[in-house]
Amino acid sequence: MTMQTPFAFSRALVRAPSKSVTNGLRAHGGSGPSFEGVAKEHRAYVAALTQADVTVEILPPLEDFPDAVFVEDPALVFPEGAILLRPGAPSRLEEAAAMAPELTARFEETQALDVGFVDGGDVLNLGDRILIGVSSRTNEAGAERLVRLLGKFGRRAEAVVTPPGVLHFKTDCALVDHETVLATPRLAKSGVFKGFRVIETAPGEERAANALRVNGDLLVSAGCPRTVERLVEVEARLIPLETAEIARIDAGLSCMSLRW
Ligand code: CIR
Repeated sequence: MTMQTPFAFSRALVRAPSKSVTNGLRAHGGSGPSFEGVAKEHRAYVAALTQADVTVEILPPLEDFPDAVFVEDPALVFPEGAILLRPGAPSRLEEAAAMAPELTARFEETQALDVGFVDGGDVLNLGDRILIGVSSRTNEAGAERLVRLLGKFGRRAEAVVTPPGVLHFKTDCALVDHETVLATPRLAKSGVFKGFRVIETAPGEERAANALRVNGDLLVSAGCPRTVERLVEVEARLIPLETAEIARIDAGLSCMSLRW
């Protein structure tokens, strides 16, 4: 079983947002983001990763794929290798083909999901095990096959349930240190984080749950002060980042990078 720190990263891959990001998928309608707004949030995100000692490579935008800026969904990466996934939204499935050469260029070993559907946003690495949230994007067949593929990397994984109405498992949670998970109350109460301390997001600040621990920094959605107060015991530097524009298309901080 590989036991390296699940939030120690030296490299990351991101993709610049396309102009078409204004048409990104959104479950509840509403107006889309502005291109400039997403681009600004993306630039600040890249700067934060760089500040956290990560070397960031920026892939070119893909106009045909409005959601391609969310590179976390078509792949999973680990220091020992990468797994190409099959995103569950029809408009996003082909994002995996665009990601394939980027992975083979950077990883010695790459595997590919060949059954079912899995979005990377549904996969949470806790270090000792990996949780795969079955959701509207990730089905049981895909989760089951992914458990087997992860086993080839010596990683233990299990399928769990994403709360109804929640886009991705990690929409509602993040690992914030070796023993602590930040989660919305609706996910925390499902009991999937056995053995971990769970800090719940404050009421009305559920979007804070999609935080991102990177080395010594914890990237958190700006404007969530009561949740930030609950994170004081986490030994990390808290970095607030604007997410209002990407939130218009149901995205948060983990979605915009692949990290290893
Ligand atoms: C989608 O619905 O697929 C995009 N608009 C948002 C994806 C966010 N990705 C993530 O949470 N991992």
